Amino acid sequence: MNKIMTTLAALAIATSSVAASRQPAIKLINRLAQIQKQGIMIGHQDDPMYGCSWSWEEGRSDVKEVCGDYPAVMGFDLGDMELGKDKNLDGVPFDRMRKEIVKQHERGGIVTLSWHSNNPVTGKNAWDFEGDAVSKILPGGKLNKKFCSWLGKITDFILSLKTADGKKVPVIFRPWHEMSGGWFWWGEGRCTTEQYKKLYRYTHDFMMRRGCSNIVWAYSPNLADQTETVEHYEKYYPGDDVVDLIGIDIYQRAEHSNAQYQGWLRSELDVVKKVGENRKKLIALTETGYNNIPDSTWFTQALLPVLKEYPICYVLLWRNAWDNPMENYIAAPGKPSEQDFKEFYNDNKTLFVKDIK
Ligand code: BMA
Repeated sequence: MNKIMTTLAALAIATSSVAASRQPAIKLINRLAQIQKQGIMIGHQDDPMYGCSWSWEEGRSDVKEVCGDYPAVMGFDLGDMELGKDKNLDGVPFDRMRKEIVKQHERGGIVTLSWHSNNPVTGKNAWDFEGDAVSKILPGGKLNKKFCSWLGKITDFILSLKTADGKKVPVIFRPWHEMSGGWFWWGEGRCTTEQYKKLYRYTHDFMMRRGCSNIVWAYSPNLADQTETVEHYEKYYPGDDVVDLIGIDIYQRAEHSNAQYQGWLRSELDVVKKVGENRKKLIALTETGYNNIPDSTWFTQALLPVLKEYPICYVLLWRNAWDNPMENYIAAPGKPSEQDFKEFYNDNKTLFVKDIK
């Protein structure tokens, strides 16, 4: 048993006092710790909703059509739910999302949720950082009531995730992600670190008070400008009592070499691993990918060698948008990386649904 596993065993014991109120979440945390010993789960955002060349057809999945199995982890985004819309910012109907989340759970897979929330001050999207929004939605701020109604909608959805026999479906929830970049209204330079931590904790406390016993809470900053340090990584960390899993979001772009990308992965994952051991938290690569995968052997040559060096429980590759090839991040039938992804699938360290059932 390596050090991180020992600390995870301790984590299961440490959280046992709250087990009654968090039973579905604790079960998932323990399962993730077990799976982590076996290998790395491969995840894909919006996997059953659309792919590189199709959209909304039920039963389809680019990953399954390439390698014969569903990704072990599926990611979905709640953005626009707060406005009461019936589809998210990428056109995914929330009813369909609920259905696919339950299906993924029932086939033995795992689900993670992000939330590209609109800016509550300007009414524009998550990338609009004007308006000093965080200070206005916290208690005492003039938009606190509006924000509570937004949180209420997210809470209701998460509470509605149930199997046919009424059991709550556990999910890894990753609110207020990529805060160390300045592109979202909750990110670096858009609020103070103290306000950020309050926002995270307020979200946590609100949802837990309303009975979200099925949430595994995740903290996921983005790539640092310089070599990552523990101090920088933890700058916005809201506290051990409100976080179960820590991770990092890192992307490769056309202007970056594989070596550069691998250097970033190692710099970040070294720190994530260290913090995970110190704080007894699960660790993951919470988002990654290479736009439209210009290197046809990227999965086995760039990503896999680094993944194998770290005891992470999952990696989430971003979506295969049918309407934008620059937003394609995983293999699909007929794409140049198809063969390489099959090899990636066949590696005994990568886990798909059949491997974790
Ligand atoms: C971003 C991009 C956007 C998308 C958003 C939410 O990273 O993929 O196109 O709208 O995620 O899925």
